[in-house]
Amino acid sequence: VLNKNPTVVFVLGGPGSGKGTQCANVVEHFGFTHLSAGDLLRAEIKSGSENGTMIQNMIKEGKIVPSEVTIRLLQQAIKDNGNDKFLIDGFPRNEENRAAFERVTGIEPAFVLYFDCPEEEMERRLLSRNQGREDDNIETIRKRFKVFLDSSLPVINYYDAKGKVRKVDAARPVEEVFESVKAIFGPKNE
Ligand code: UP5
Ligand code: MG
Repeated sequence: VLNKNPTVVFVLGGPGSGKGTQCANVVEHFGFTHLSAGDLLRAEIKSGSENGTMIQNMIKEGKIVPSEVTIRLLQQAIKDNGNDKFLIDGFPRNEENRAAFERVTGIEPAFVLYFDCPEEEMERRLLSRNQGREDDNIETIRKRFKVFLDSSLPVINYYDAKGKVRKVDAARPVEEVFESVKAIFGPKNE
């Protein structure tokens, strides 16, 4: 199997910090495959799967979908893809996600790319995104921020204690943020 031991980078940061935007740039420059856990869950809703309604309700409330659902989607996507390097965007979002992914897949991330951005800037971006996401309304956005602080930041702290976090100031313009991202992935890989 070609991608039995793929290189994985977790891309984390609050809602609207720019994870998806920067992942697209990394794909283009460094040849990674981008797997957004949120995109996979939204596709699962659209596909009419039996979990669809449950996933939709959780996303509307800003809650974290059970690990087994998200991990199954991520594992399938890795398996379906011939690449050996993946950006996993927006996952793991809590300690249980993190431990379950490691246990089930045996994969440890090479590092964690963390987009650090103040809430007021993230809120501005989400409210002006206009892509019809059911969670881009002020009530859900506030819930997403709280879940990020309570559940997702501890995951970033866990990896930080292992020296694995590469933190980027994500409040700057897209191009400036990408300059920092490029320096992390390294010119040799471009
Ligand atoms: N933008 C981007 N960068 C900018 C910059 N530097 N300056 C100015 N504007 C910038 O960007 C957001 C908006 O800002 C865009 O309009 C962009 O043009 C602009 P984007 O790149 O989309 O940010 P991103 O961090 O990807 O924001 P997103 O809303 O996708 O983050 P979330 O973490 O909230 O969303 P995700 O899709 O990961 O998850 C959604 C929900 O799914 C979760 O709340 C949860 O309910 C569920 N979920 C799980 O349960 N489990 C999972 O593992 C994953 C998701
Ligand atoms: Mg995103």
